[in-house]
Amino acid sequence: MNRRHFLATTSGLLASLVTSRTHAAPTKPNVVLVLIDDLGYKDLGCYGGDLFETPHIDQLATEGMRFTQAYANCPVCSPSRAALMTGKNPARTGFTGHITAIGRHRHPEKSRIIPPQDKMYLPHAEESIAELLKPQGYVSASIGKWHLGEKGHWPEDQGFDENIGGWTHGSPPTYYYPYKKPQKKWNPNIPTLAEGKPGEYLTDRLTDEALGFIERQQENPFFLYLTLYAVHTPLEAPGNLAEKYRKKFAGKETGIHPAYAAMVENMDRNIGRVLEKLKTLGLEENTLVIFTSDNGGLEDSAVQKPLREGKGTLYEGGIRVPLIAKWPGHIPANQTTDQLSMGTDLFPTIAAATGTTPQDPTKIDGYDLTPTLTEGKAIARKPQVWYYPHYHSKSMRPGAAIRKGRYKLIETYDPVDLALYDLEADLSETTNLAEKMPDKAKELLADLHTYLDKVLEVRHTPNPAWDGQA
Ligand SMILES: [Ca+2]
Repeated sequence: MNRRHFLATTSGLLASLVTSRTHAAPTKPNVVLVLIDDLGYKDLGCYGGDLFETPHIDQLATEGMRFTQAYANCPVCSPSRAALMTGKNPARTGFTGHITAIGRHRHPEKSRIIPPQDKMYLPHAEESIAELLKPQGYVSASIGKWHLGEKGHWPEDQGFDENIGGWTHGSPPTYYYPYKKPQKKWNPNIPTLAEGKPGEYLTDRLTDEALGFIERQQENPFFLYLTLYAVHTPLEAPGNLAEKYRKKFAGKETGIHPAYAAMVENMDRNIGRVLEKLKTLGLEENTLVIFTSDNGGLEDSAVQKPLREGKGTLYEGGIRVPLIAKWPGHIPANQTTDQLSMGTDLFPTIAAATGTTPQDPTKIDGYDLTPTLTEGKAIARKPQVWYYPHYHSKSMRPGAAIRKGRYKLIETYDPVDLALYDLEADLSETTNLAEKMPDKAKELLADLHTYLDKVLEVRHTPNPAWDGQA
């Protein structure tokens, strides 16, 4: 069954489900998409984490489906978010690096490649989830981090009716009211957040705004994109919550900053407030809630093991993320799936849930996850590709990666190298099988190049100044 046909089928299914309810008029489901920043794969209790308290998200997982093999679209913020918002792989939109961080296009003077001089914004022509839903009567709010371009490319330019706290940059100057610090180039003050109250903490404040939006829009179908800055740096804890973890971690080799632990717990409490609000207003049954992260956690802040490394790398620690979805009556409770997924899947999944068709489904890289969510069915998909030709972390050089079945291939461009991993046998990516299994490596490399050749308009180039050193 092709995707277009599938969308039509699920739309019909949805319509029959909706009209069979007690409401006289068909009701479009609300969509709450919670995107956490830099959350580690093992930070949450429901993912096996035992250092932090995350009871509300753990509860969410018992009320819906939890994915164990969900991937972010990119190991860093902006491209991952642009792809999530459009359903298109960063390679396809040419939005491959993070915005406004120092030296996005930076490379060592004599590096082997020059990263692509790619877009520094999400073009207006791209259809966002908010734009997808608008013709269906949805009211949309982006609350929190945006990070998809300078002014003129903010949420209000991508179909959102409200933008609270979203703008050019990707991390707050501080989580403490009044959210201002002496100007620093890499994290200036947020201009889209109205005055608050002394003592406020940013994650609490953004959640307050989300609760207000839900109350205001409870009679409309709404799309809430709650994109908390947490748990991105700076590591600043709310109130005295860090003290609890300082005591808890005393004498243990956790390697975790108590402030990070406190930020995770506070984030969880706030997700609990949103879920409680939906319940109180009687919206729980008619709301699809999706929870995920934009990329892996920082290797030295978050809990990643047994995944290798973290944010900024193409190893599992950089791209494998939590993903949980809840929709009572549609997604059975207490389910876990090993279905492979990508952040780009959320666009077509939300389209199917709302009975909406994307402007051009042939350009969508994501897959509608409805068969998995509603019936636990496996979805056959093309190999998943990541293109990240940027000099980011010390240990990971620019490159690309592909996941096909149990195997993953990482091709690095500087130095030129190939690494093949069997993720079923070697989740921690310790053993490079490229030489032992040359045919498999060749197959994945061909698949990777076929996809990139098809979609890439702007790619990395050789550096004429390369000195021949690896
Ligand atoms: Ca991030």
